[in-house]
Amino acid sequence: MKNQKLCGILPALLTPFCESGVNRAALCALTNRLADAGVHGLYVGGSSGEMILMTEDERKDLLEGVMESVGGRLTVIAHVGTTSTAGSLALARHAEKCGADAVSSVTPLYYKYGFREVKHYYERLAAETSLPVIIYNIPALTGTTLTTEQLSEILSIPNVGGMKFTSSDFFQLERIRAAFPDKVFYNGSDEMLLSGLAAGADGGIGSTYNVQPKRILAVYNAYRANDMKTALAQQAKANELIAAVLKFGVLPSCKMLLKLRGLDVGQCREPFLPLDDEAVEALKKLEAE
Ligand code: MN9
Repeated sequence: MKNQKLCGILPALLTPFCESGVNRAALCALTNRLADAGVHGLYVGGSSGEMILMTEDERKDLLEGVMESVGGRLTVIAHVGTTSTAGSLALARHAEKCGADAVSSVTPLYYKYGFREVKHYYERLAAETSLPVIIYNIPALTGTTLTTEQLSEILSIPNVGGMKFTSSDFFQLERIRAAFPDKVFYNGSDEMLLSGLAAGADGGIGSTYNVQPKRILAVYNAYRANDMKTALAQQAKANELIAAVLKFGVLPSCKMLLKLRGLDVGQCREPFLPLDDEAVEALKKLEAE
């Protein structure tokens, strides 16, 4: 049986920073704002959360802050991938202790690992926790492109509950979806949410959901209600914002958009740089949703 609690629209939560680390007050404000907008859950500490720019202690602090402010209102998926298996396992144990609903991880980072190593990594993660493990497949960033057969092999590991699929190979998504009707699949490219849903995704996880949750929910709800005209129109509206943030840098732009809409979550960490004036002026012209 599919885990319904994991389905739906989950912002890939941006991490609010202050001088000393995670800005707990801004984190609470952001999670409240998203909960009020009606999202189903949060994906914490992933690429959009700048996980690669945080220490493991900060990542634990972030998840603890999220659990505290969410207080059971939303599903929480904790991204626990690090550059080492030991580090990922430690974060997975921590996530389970904190009460997260699932853990997730990108494929092992940096070195060009072989499939044997990638599969073993997920076996270790699945054995370490009783929570469902969600594979995060994002070949454009990890450089690891897995075939349909390889992804199916990983999805066959007991305890692997599904996959976040950030790729435009919707043929692959449809084939895997059909082969694993009881697992949960998420579309990962916000600009193609509707295409992912059409290929069988149970929901989506994305960075721009932080700044346009209602618009994204409108795409999802219209699709589920079989109202394709509205779904297409809402996706087209969402894509106006997504095209602008892709032009200036997704994460710095999303943080700036939150600031322009009254919620200061700080800057992205370096090597990201603050946006220049031209970018800020262009973002100001976007319609607030
Ligand atoms: O998978 C996100 N991808 C990255 C999730 O963070 C690399 C997406 O939400 C994109 O940021 C978004 C814009 O291309 O679709």
